[in-house]
Amino acid sequence: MPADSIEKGQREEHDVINRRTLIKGSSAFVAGLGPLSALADTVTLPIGNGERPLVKYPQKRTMIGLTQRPPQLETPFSVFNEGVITPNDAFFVRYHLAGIPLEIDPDTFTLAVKGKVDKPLQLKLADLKRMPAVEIVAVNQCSGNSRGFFEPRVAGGQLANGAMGNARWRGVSLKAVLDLAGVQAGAKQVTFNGLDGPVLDKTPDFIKALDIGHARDGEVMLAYQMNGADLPFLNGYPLRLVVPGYYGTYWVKHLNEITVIDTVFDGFWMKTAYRIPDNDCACVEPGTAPKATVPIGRFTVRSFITSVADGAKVKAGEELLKGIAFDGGTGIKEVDVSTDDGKTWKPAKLGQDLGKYSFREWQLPVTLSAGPHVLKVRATSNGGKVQPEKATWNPAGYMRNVIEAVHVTAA
Ligand SMILES: Nc1nc2c(c(=O)[nH]1)N[C@H]1C(S)=C(S)[C@@H](COP(=O)(O)O)O[C@H]1N2
Ligand SMILES: [Mo]
Repeated sequence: MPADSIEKGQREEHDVINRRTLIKGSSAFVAGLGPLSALADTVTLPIGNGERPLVKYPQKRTMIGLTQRPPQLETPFSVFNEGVITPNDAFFVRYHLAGIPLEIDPDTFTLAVKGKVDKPLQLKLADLKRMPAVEIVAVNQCSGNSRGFFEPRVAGGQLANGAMGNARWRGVSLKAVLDLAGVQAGAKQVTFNGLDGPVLDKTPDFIKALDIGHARDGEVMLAYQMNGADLPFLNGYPLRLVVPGYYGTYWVKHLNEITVIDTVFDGFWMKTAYRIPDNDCACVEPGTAPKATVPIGRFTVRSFITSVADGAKVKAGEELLKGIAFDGGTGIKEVDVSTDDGKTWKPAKLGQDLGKYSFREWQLPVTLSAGPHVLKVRATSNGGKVQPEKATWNPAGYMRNVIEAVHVTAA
């Protein structure tokens, strides 16, 4: 299909969505189990067996398809050079269970708050929107972002670096909702469940848990908006948990059930899945199994060059390098750039500070002589953590944060 007719097809799909959205008054609509169109095109990610279909879903621009049932979409990396906020239509999508909701009526949607509380609640979206609103800019990143680069390779979604995004989330604080319900003495954890469910009975429902102190830290929130608009359907419409600094696995989508418990939750997605080696590096000798594990928690510190892609040809002379950095919530202290494969480093200029959970932009003009160059970027967090020179390894392919290299040729 010629490029311009692909464009036209996408515009028409947008129009259909907009019409349906308008008719419904709010933004409930059928997400469907398959893409609106599997475009003829594919893209090849810089990982082994990296060929992927380019797909188009409702409310999304052309994205990199990972699976179809449930839909899993990776953000094309060039999006991260467009700005520090990831647009809603380019935000990655990750689901575990094939039984995702197809239509949600915002007027009847209800969030239940129950368990060890004085006053169980049934909250409508309108109830939540009457409560004081809070906003935070925060990165959502899948634990397995960049898993496709693991050596030796590991099982699981073979992702490049596009399973992350940065958005301004708006909603209510989880603490405020829990206070309204009245948490009882002895509460240990809070569990979170969404409207999606397993299609085969044997697959455990996707339920996550946070310790009660974390749940009441005033930062964890129930978001109904992202970047000034309703959440896109595939990003958890109409309500999702936002756990700043923590991996996406905790950011439960289509959230409709909050339960306060006086035990430590032992469901599959906490007790068996999403666990990391219980040591400082969350790593083990490649190919070995950890002796003890703990639930995954905060992001490691990372940085990327976004202005040039690996393998790019650039003009010899001055080049303005740009990129992003982030960590699990201490904020970025320093970003250094090397144009000689890590032998020497120069500090980059940091961009606007949108808060300690946000992507932080950086830039640095460099001079590239004719010939090949290995560009590297390294972030240091306010917490004193710095990216490692050698990639760490764990069997699930989580938390990659090695200093990335971008190979370019100047001519
Ligand atoms: N209901 C529900 N919420 C979920 C998941 C899921 O499978 N079901 N996956 C989690 C995981 S592992 C990630 S990485 C994030 C991804 O958020 P996104 O799809 O909005 O990018 O959603 C989380 N919330
Ligand atoms: Mo994830």
